[in-house]
Amino acid sequence: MIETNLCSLLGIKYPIIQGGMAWVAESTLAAGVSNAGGLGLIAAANAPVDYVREEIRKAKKLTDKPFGVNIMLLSDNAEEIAKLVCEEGVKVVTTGAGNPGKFVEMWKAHGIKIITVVASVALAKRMERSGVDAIIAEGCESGGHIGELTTMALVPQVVDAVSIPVIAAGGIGDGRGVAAVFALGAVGVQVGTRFLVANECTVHQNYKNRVIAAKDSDSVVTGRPTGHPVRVLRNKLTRQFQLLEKDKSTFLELFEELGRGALPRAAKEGDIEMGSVMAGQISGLIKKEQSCLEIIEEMFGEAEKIMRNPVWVK
Ligand code: TUI
Repeated sequence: MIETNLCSLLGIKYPIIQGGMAWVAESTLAAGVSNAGGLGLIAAANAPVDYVREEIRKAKKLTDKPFGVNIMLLSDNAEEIAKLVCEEGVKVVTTGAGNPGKFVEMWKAHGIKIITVVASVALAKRMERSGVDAIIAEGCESGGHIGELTTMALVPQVVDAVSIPVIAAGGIGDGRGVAAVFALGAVGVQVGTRFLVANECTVHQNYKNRVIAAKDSDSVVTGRPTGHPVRVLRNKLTRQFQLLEKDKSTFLELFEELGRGALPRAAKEGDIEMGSVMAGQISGLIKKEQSCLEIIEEMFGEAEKIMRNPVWVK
C-alpha cells in the first residue's frame, strides 16, 4: 500500500488528486474519484457562481469523502468563487493559472487546505512563503494551460526549493509515471487526462473516443502568442491556429475569436474538430474507459510492483 503524508494531510487513501479540468470536472467525476480513495475536484473555471454552488452541493450528496474545488485564477469570477468555497465548507482548494496569494489568509481562517499549481520554482517559493499547504508542480506534458518546463525537470527542482509537500502533475498516465515521480521526490500525483475517460466523467463521448484514439504525437500547443499556451489534441481548429501563428501580423483578437467557446464546444457538444480537445501528452497511453476505482487501483498496483521489484535490481 502506497501511503504518503499527502494522505494524512487530505484524509485520503491513495495520494492522487484529480485534475481540475475546466468544463469537465463536475460533481460526478469529483465524487467518483473521492469515493475511490483519491481527492476529487470540481473545476470552477469560468462557470457562474450559482452553478459551482450546486455542483458542490451535489458532490456532498454523492460522497462522504473529502473533495475539493479548483479555482482558475484567470477567471473573472475567481474572487467570488474564493468566497463561495468558504461559505460551502469545502475542505480543499487547488488553484491554477495564477498567484492565489491574496486569498490565502481567508482560506486558512476557514480551515481550508490550499494546494497551488505552479509551473516554476520561483512561484513555488513565493507560495510556500504565503502559507499554502502543498504545491502541485505541473510540467508541460499536461493538457490545457501549461508552463515551459517538463515534469522531469520541474519536479526535482521544486522539491529542492521548498519544504512543503510537492505533488507532481503532467505526463502521468499509469503506474510507471507514479513510480517515476516518487523517484523525483513527489509525495503524490495529480492526474487529469486519464480521468477524462472515466465512466463517471460526463465529458462528451466523442471527446473520450478522441483521447482513446490519440497517438503519442497527437497533442500540440497552441496560443503561444497570446501568452496562454494550451495543449490540445490536433484537429481542424489547431490547424487554423497554426496558420494564424505563422502569420506574424495576426492580431491577438483573431486568436481569441477562434478560441472563444472552443472548450465547451468539444467537451459538451462533442465537436472534436472545431472544439478545443484539451488533453495531455500521455493520451497515447490511454486505451479504454474504466471506473475511477479501476483507474486508481491499477495505477497504484503497478507503481507498488515497480517500486518493490525494480527491473534494474539484480
Ligand atoms: O490552469 C491549468 N490548466 C488549465 S486552466 C484552463 S482554462 C483556460 N482556457 C483557455 C486559456 C487559458 C486557460 C485549462 N487548463 N493548470 C495549472 C497551471 N497553472 N499550469 C500553469 C500554471 C501557472 C502558470 C503561470 C501558474 C501560475 C503562473 O504564473 C502566475 C504568476 O503570478 O507568476
